[in-house]
Amino acid sequence: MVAVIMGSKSDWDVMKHCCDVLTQFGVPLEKRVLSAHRTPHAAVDFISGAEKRGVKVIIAAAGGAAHLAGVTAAHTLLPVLGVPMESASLKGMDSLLSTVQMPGGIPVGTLAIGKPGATNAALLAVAILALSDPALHKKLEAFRAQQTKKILDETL
Ligand code: RP5
Repeated sequence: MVAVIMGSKSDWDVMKHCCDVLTQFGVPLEKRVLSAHRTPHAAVDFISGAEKRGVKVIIAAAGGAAHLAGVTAAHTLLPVLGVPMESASLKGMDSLLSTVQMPGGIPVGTLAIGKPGATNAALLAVAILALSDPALHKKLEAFRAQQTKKILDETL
């Protein structure tokens, strides 16, 4: 199971792509709006209980002073993937740097800003889960093959 959390409902338009990919692969997920700043205690409660609920990977998306992925990583041993949201004022550079510049010892696997990052966070979570799930590994192989075929079949 994958947990997808985001700092605000305003992140959902982008993060729904992440959830769509997980669903496409048949990966069970839980999704919540939880903020490192606005709901710090609820966020920590949710994160701390994740492993016991059967969560294997947590995907955390936030924008601006984007501390959610880092705070998540600080409260769990599960792999944490961070997705920087594109912000209005700084186009997501603030989110990217806040998410990626973790101090040594507490890792966050940071993806690209916005929709590509949301999609790739899901695919990376699938790849992690596929290490111990042969059926999921086959689905990932089929996805890659289909993607390659689509590109090679393009006509201009
Ligand atoms: C962050 O602040 C959220 O992740 C969001 O990307 C950003 C703006 O949130 P709203 O003001 O739209 O709720 O916590």
